Amino acid sequence: MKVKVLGIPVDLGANRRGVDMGCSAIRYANLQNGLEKIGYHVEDYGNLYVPNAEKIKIKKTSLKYAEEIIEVCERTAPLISKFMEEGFIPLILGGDHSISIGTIAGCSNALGDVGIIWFDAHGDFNTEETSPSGNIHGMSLGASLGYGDEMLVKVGGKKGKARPENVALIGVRDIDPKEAELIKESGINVFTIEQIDFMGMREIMELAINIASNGTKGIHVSFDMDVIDPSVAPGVGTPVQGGISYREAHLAMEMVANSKMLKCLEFVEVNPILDNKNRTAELAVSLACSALGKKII
Ligand code: HAR
Ligand code: MN
Ligand code: MN
Ligand code: MN
Repeated sequence: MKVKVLGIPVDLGANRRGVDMGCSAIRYANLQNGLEKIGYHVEDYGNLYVPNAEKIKIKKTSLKYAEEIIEVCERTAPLISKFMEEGFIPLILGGDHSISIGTIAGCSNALGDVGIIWFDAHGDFNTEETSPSGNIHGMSLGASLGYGDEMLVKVGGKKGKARPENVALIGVRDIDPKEAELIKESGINVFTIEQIDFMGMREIMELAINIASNGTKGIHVSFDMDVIDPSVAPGVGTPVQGGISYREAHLAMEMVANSKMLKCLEFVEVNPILDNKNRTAELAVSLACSALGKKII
């Protein structure tokens, strides 16, 4: 039971500064101690170098900071693969959600066949053509499945990091019109917030775990903290009302732990500047512990 923590302080994919501090906030919330208490050997690699937004110019407003984000993601992918080959579960701390282009590439290269469970209020399936903002954090799931800019989709070497039938997108409630069309076209499995209300998180997670396990060597869990209701997780850059509850989030992570299929885990979009006394970072730590097998007794 070994975990390798990696911070990726990227805020270039979002239009608000602050998520670059998410990794520090999560560490400050006693991440390492929490994991050691449940029996893990924890190594912290530290943070990847990420250039400051103040130092660089946006070259293309439809794909903001693409060059820099691609460069960070290309450094991320082999590192994640290496951690996994050494027997660690990588635990990645964002940073905005654009970092997943690199982490998923690394996880996919290490496993060959990977399933993805992506928790988010948003679809993150835009391309340069469909994005209303040009922000790459709204494109990272689509890019990982082969949609969008050639350089983004090729991060880590291959295009299409998972089969769409092995991908579950959970908790969405804010999707742009053309993004919705792309999501449908892709064939990934979508569980909206409405379906969670109707069916319950337990049934949704049973389906999602089956989807992500079927014919794969393991599951990559990408957790955007904005999937949770802003009353519980206020420290996120793009809050959307009507999110999942504290317990629904934990139940989902507890079921991930019970599946024994978790190979790579990440928490993104924590913005300590907008948070209330580090609550959102503390919640990320508690969710990480649940996903990694913390039991009540
Ligand atoms: N859909 C919008 C866009 O692409 C906003 C989505 C980005 N917000 C996130 N990602 N936090 O999940 O610009
Ligand atoms: Mn996201
Ligand atoms: Mn989001
Ligand atoms: Mn939107």
